Amino acid sequence: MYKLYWAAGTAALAPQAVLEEAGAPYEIVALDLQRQEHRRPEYLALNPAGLVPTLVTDDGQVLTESAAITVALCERHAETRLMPEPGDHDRGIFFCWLFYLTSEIQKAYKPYYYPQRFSIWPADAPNIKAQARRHLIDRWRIVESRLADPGPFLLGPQFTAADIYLVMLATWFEPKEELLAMCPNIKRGFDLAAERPALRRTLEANGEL
Ligand SMILES: N[C@@H](CCC(=O)N[C@@H](CS)C(=O)NCC(=O)O)C(=O)O
Repeated sequence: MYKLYWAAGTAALAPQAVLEEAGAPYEIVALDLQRQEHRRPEYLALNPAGLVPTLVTDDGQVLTESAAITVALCERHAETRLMPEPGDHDRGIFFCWLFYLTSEIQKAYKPYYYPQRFSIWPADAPNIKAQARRHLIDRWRIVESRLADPGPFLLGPQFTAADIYLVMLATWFEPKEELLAMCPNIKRGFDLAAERPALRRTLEANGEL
């Protein structure tokens, strides 16, 4: 059985959704980030960066990095068809969008949620947050354009784990309704994705619905 080190509303959501889509048995190990449980030695032994999530597979492999875990799970559960198979024409495009989401959008949330890490002056925090929000909107607009044609998903009609990642990152926007109102194509994809029972269960488990 998989073990997913998890906290609600974090980057654990995408791997959790893939596990749900696959119907794979998994145990949640809930971490309290307020109490710094992700910085305890026993967790750092698994994930030296002290970040959530971590997945321990049934054969004892320790996987970190949400996007990497997502891909590994798609590969282990190929029957879910959440990722184009090797040789599939769309596979490269799938990676383009997954990597864009993790390296451009996920990363851009850091100064928004942790502004104190980006200046030694506490008074800078509101400006850092405001600028991070502007930058996030700019990065999201690229996704919005992609979904305009043909949509409704990043690979057109084919729903993939990249869309799961998109949904996870959209829930981080404060408030997410504002992002969805600004970006009707993202809203269309988000709403359709959220109709999938597995993703719906995952969003509910994360307090997002
Ligand atoms: N690149 C990592 C980032 C994970 C990450 O930043 N997780 C957040 C929760 S969404 C976290 O652990 N934050 C605690 C911290 O930064 O101290 C991944 O994708 O797994």
